[in-house]
Amino acid sequence: MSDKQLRIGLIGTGFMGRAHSNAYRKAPNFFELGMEPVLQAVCARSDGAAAAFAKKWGFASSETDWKALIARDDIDAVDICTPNDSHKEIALAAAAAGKVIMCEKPLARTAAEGQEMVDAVEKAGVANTVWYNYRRVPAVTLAKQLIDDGRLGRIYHYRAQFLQDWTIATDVPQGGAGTWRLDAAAAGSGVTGDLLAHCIDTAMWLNGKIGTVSAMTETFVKERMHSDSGKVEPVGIDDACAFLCRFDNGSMGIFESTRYARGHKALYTFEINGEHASIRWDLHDLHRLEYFDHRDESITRGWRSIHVTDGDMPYMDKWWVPGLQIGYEHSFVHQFADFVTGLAKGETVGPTFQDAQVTQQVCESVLASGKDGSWHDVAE
Ligand code: SOE
Repeated sequence: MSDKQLRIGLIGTGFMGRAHSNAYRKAPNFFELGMEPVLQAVCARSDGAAAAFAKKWGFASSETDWKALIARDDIDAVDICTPNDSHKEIALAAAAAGKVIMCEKPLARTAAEGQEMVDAVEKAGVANTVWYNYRRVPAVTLAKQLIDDGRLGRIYHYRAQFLQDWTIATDVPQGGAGTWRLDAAAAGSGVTGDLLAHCIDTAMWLNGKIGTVSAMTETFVKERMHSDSGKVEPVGIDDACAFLCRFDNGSMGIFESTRYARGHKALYTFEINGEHASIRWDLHDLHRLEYFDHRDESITRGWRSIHVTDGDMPYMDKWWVPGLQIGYEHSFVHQFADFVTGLAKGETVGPTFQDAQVTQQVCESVLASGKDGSWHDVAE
C-alpha cells in the first residue's frame, strides 16, 4: 500500500457500487482521512458497462475479470459489491493477494462461507470491513452514545422491523440483475440475510450479543420464473421472517421483516426500552432520534424528537450548519471515512468480517428455527 493513497478496485456496478463510489468521492471533501482514496479500477462483466461506470464515477480504468483486478499491483483495496454467491471466492482471492477488503453485506450466504472468509482475512492479516451502513446514520450513532452513557439504564426490550413491498407481484422473476435477491442460490436467504441482517447488526452493536432465537418464516410465492433458465422454478428464499430472541444482557428482542408489507418501501425502525428512558428511530425520518426520559419533570415529560443536525452530534460538524440535515448516502461516506481513518492510523474499525460473522450466525440460527419451529442457541 502506498503511504498516502488507498487505490481502490471496485467489483460490481449496481446500486451498492454507486453508493460506495459516491462515498469514495465525497469522503475526502468532508473528512480528514489521513489517506487519499484513489478510484483506480472498476470491474463489471461487460466491457461497455465497466467503461461507462468508470467514466461516470471517475475510475481511472476498468476490467471485466475480477481476478485480473485483484492481480493488479496498483490496487490496494478491493470492494466487493457483487451478489452474495461470489463474496467468498472474491474475498479469499483478495486476502491471498494481501488486499484490504471492503465487502457488501451480508458477509456471505451461510455461516460456513462466512467463517472461511474470516479465517482468510485473519490468516492474511489484511484490514477488512462489511458495509453495515446504518450504524453510521448520525441518529443511530447518537443512540449508541446515549446507551453507552447509561442514560437508558438496564435495557428490557429491543424491537426492530424492516418492511418492504417490492416482491408481492407473482411475475417478479428470481435470479438475474436486480432480482438475484429472490434466488436462494445467489442470495443464500431472503429477508433474513438481506434486511434482518441490518437489524441484527445494529441491535448487537447497540445492545450486545443475541444468545437464543425462535423464528417463523414464510415463502408466500412458492414458484417464480428464473431469469437464467427462463423456467418456472421453486422459490427457496424466505419472503418474510419474524423472530423472538434473548440478548445476553437479559433483554428481550422482537424482530420482523417482510417484502410483503404493502405501502412500505424500506421502513427500518427500532425501539429500545430501558429502565429510565426509551429511544426509537425510523429510516424514513433518519435524521431524527426520538427520546423519552422518565427522569424529566413530570409536567413536561414526553417523547422528544431530536433533530440530529447540531455540530456536537455524531458526524454533523463535518457537514453543513445546525438545522440542515443529511441523508442515506452519508451513512456510506461515514463508514468509509471511519474505516480509512483507522487504516491510516493502523486501527481496526468495525464492523469487521468477524463482527459480520456473528450476525451471520444469528441469521443462520433464525433460519434453522424457522424450519423446525424450536428455539436455537446462536453458535459462538
Ligand atoms: C433491498 O431492497 C435493499 O436494497 C437491501 O439489499 C439493502 O441492504 C437495504 O439497505 C435496502 O434494501
